Amino acid sequence: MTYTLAIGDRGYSSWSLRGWLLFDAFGLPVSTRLARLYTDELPTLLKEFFPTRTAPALLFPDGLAIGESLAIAEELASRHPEAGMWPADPKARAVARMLASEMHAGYTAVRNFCPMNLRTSYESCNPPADVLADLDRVQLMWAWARETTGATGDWLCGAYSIADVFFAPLATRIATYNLPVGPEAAAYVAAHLAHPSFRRWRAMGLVDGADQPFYRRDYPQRPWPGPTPLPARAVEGTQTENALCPYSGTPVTHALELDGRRFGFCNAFCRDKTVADPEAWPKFMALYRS
Ligand SMILES: N[C@@H](CCC(=O)N[C@@H](CS)C(=O)NCC(=O)O)C(=O)O
Repeated sequence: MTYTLAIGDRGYSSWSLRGWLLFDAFGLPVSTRLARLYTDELPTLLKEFFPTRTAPALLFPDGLAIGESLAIAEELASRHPEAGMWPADPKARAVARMLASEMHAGYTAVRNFCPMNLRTSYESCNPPADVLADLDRVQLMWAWARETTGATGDWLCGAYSIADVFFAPLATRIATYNLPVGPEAAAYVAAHLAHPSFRRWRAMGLVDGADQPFYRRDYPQRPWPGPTPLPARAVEGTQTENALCPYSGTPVTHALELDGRRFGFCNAFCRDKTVADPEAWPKFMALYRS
């Protein structure tokens, strides 16, 4: 028995993205239960996660449930010290804790004006002054974190940590709405878009349900600024190179085509998430490269 995480639509639920990254990016096993936002599905699902009211919500193997992404992060870091979710160095850890807390409590202007939407990217959104002030603040904090911790790589406090998990949705907002940031922040955003766990989440978010009208905006669109997926497409039939699904090992029922080759999966969702971004899925890529 393992952890169970209640999540909202992957394309839109920024707090769910944080909750899920806490598992996938640190190698912790979890099974997910998905409920559509703005429907009865979420409150119905959360009855099984009493007393939580929002996604993400985490059910521990002993039956205890908790909500609040920061509490979930702290509890997982305590239970799994080997996963290195916070920086080991006390100074870097203190910085990372402040960053995650500030993100959890703040940046409301950019959160409200630019709701997370992983299904599109816009040329511009004419951000108002309070959004620009949030962007100034976050860039100051990202630069301060790097300077204070001596981080020289992709992430804010050394290795990828809970601080980066908490800023992942904000990084996607900068990408989706083409928000104006300097080169250091743009590089940090690019690192998030290329992170393997984020690519998996977005691939699932592109195919896990219909578009949510609440998130639609009329701004001119542009291509997604993250890595370009390999050109796979869904096809009919079960004539595939593999007889068994690379994920479950059970017989193939759904197929995709890539580079004139056909590969099979045991259900539509696993086929479609692979079509959305083949390189996000190591087991598929092992099959593709074999
Ligand atoms: N402070 C909470 C925020 C969670 C949150 O607002 N989740 C949204 C989905 S992104 C939600 O469940 N909305 C449904 C609702 O508020 O009824 C956390 O850190 O987890």
